[in-house]
Amino acid sequence: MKYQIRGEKLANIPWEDKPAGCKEVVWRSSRNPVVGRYHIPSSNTIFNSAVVPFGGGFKGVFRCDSRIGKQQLHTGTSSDGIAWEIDDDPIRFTDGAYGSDKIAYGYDPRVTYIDGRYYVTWCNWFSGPTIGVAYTTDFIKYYQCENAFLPCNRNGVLFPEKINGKYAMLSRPSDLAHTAFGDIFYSESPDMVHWGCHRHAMAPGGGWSGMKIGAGPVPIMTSEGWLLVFHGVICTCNGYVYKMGAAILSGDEPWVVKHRAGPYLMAPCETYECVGEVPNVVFPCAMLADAETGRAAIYYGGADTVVCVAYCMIDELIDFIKANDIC
Ligand code: BMA
Repeated sequence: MKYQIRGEKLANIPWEDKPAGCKEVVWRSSRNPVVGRYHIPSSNTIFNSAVVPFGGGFKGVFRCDSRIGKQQLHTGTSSDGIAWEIDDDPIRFTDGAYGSDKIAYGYDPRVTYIDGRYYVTWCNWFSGPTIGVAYTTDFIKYYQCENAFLPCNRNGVLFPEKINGKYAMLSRPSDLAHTAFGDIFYSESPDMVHWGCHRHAMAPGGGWSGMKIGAGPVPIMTSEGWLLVFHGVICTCNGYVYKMGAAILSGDEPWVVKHRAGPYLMAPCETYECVGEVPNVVFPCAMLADAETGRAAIYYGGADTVVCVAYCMIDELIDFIKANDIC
């Protein structure tokens, strides 16, 4: 590999070679969508979900919006990262922190492995949306912690290791509705309870990400810095359109953007991204990368309805970001 990934060898992540003639840096799984909207009896839609390697296979925290219309988090299990068994019952969190012991809703989860714990961050109700935090070691019992921030905030994404001795999180302050603005901020914490030293990290970029942006999968540490895949939104006369982009943040000061690709990586264009509960949405929430080969699988929601997978090579992605740098 041209660039190094700080992480595990993950030889068994989902993978398909780039189709002959494909000129994109990110290409879709031929098996999309990998989880359909009616995958479990209670679901209306399943999308924007997070996946991690676990016990030789994979675990996931899935956003399942129920047929009652409630947004909830459910555990999933898979041996290959493509075929998923998802619990029909939502996750029940124990030891709920003040004000967060009743989950009015839970959506857009990310899962971050840090020092023996799998932390789940999600958009949690707390008199408005904010960042819920919980951890599990076995994906059976989940312990809820204090909410990270005051409302309104969404897209809380933890870094997979402490930075300068502190836990570190990206988030996107928002409003109560379909927020028409949004920058990514960086915050740190000594204990996963008290968050501060907030830094501005990234503003909307104009064009396809001109209205708002939000962190996507857990960032991946590479020899160039933190590789961040994010979503960007443009407001059109027909509504919001969500696309996928990428940037590289400084390793020691991740609020400093070193490189940022001007063009998007992926726009909604397949039917399962353009037709559904909310048309024209690709929303990445997880990325698994094999440190040996540089293969990566990105999990994203399609049209707020289904779960999809796309692939890339980390070397190619970093070269793409650098070659199209708008920093
Ligand atoms: C955002 C979140 C996401 C969703 C997106 C598009 O505000 O609610 O869950 O995918 O809108 O509807």
